[in-house]
Amino acid sequence: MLILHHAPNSRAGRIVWLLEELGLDYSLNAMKFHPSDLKSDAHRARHPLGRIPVLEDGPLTLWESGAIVEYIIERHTDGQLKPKPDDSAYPKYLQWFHYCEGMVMPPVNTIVVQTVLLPPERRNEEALAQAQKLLTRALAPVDEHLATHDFLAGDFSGADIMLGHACFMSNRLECVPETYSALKAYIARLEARPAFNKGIST
Ligand SMILES: N[C@@H](CCC(=O)N[C@@H](CS)C(=O)NCC(=O)O)C(=O)O
Repeated sequence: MLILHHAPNSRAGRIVWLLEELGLDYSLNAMKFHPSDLKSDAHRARHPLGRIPVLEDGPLTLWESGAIVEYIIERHTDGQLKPKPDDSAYPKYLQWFHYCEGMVMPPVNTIVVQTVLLPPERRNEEALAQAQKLLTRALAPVDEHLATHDFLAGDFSGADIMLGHACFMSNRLECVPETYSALKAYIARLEARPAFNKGIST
């Protein structure tokens, strides 16, 4: 049985979303998004930085949301939600999948730190404005791509779970301008998926 270590309003929602899309059995270790749970000895034994998501599969403990998505697809399905290496969609699957943590999430992290996590007296307006500008710029090629595609790489795939979730978070942080209409419509398409809703509401 797969065990997902989870806290609400986090990247762990990506894994719930994936597991629900695939109809796989799993159990949830529901933690609070708070140091009392995430930085506990028990959780640091699973993840050295005390972060989520973490997946347990028998004796295996795995962290990094992208690695977990790939692992579940490859080991627990026959490659569903991922184009095969000889499929024309495969290179762009890789590109958008990795664009998520590589380019979009770093400014998202800064914005969350500067607006939610830090106490008001420690927040830095300049760092916040710079991250907002960077995020909006990083989302421009995604909007451009989606103007002519329903999903990021062929059919709905793991790339949509990774980057789509990051786009949803960016929208919630009010960093998707109204002019990015293809991206707004894409986020609405994702929000209409029952598995997505389970992912973000768990
Ligand atoms: N690149 C990692 C990022 C993991 C990460 O930073 N997760 C956040 C939640 S979205 C976390 O655990 N934050 C708690 C903390 O920073 O203490 C991944 O994709 O899994």
